[in-house]
Amino acid sequence: MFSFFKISRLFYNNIPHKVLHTTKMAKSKFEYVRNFETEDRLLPNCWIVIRIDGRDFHKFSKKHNFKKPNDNRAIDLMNHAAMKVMDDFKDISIAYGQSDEYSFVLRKNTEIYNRRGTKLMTYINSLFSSSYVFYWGEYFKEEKLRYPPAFDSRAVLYPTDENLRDYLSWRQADCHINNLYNTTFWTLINKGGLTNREAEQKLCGTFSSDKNELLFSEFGINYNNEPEIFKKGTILLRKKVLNPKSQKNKTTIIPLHEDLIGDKFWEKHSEILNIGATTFYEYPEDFDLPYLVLRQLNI
Ligand code: DGT
Ligand code: MG
Ligand code: MG
Repeated sequence: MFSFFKISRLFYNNIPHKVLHTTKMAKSKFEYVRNFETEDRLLPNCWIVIRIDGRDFHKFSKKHNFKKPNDNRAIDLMNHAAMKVMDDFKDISIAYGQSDEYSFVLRKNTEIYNRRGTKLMTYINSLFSSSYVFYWGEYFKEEKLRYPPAFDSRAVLYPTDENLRDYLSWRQADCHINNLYNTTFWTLINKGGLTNREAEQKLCGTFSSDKNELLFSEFGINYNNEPEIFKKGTILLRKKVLNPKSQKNKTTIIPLHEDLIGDKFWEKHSEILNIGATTFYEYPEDFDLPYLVLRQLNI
């Protein structure tokens, strides 16, 4: 004897699901609203840059007692969240971060999500944002997250390699300009005893050379000796790295803090623009591997 359920399942299983589905959909008078959705495929053969930026991080950094002008915990957390994004999206060939922003560059020929702009922006942004919250405690320890941070995101297309290089150079130059300003501003306050207003007035209309000179002559600080991570921001690249423990090579996302404006960087890492195979990156023998790398190597 067949039970009612068995008979109905038999009946259901014998009708192709597509027929059931389309019959149901065709009956809906609401179906037409689908036509309001717009096509958002990004132009082919262009570099896709997705840039995210923290919402009102002026307030967020204050509320969470970020050190001024640079907080290593905040920088490391941004880099970790970005590494998570780059690890999930294999078509990201280079990422660049500074302050509360990160740019992710997807290969010109990527066909991920059919190059749909909204899919890319929302997936990358939400994965970055959730990772930022997920890894918060690893870096900020007892400094508790007081409210959920948010990031905006945009997609920009660059048709030529030169445009892409100029884009990344623009962001790195921005990092340098802001860092020189902030370093001088906070030195005037913390070591020079000036008020915020006085420091602002002193720096008004000054050039880079003036700030370098002021730091050196008044406070004995050589700006060139400031940490590279503050001056250059962070570049993430996918490379093969030797695991010192297992002596095996592993594809790893590595953070670099070097100049990307000059040709040298692009010659050294030619696989970024030429879309070549992952190349080997050799750390100097006495170099302490960054935490982000050790983590990926399970050391
Ligand atoms: P937005 O992006 O229009 O929503 O507004 P904000 O306030 O996020 O402005 P934005 O993105 O131009 O500037 C980033 C802010 O984040 C800026 O006020 C400085 C702060 N910030 C980022 N990194 C650090 C850090 O390491 N230490 C401190 N003290 N502040 C930081
Ligand atoms: Mg912001
Ligand atoms: Mg910003």
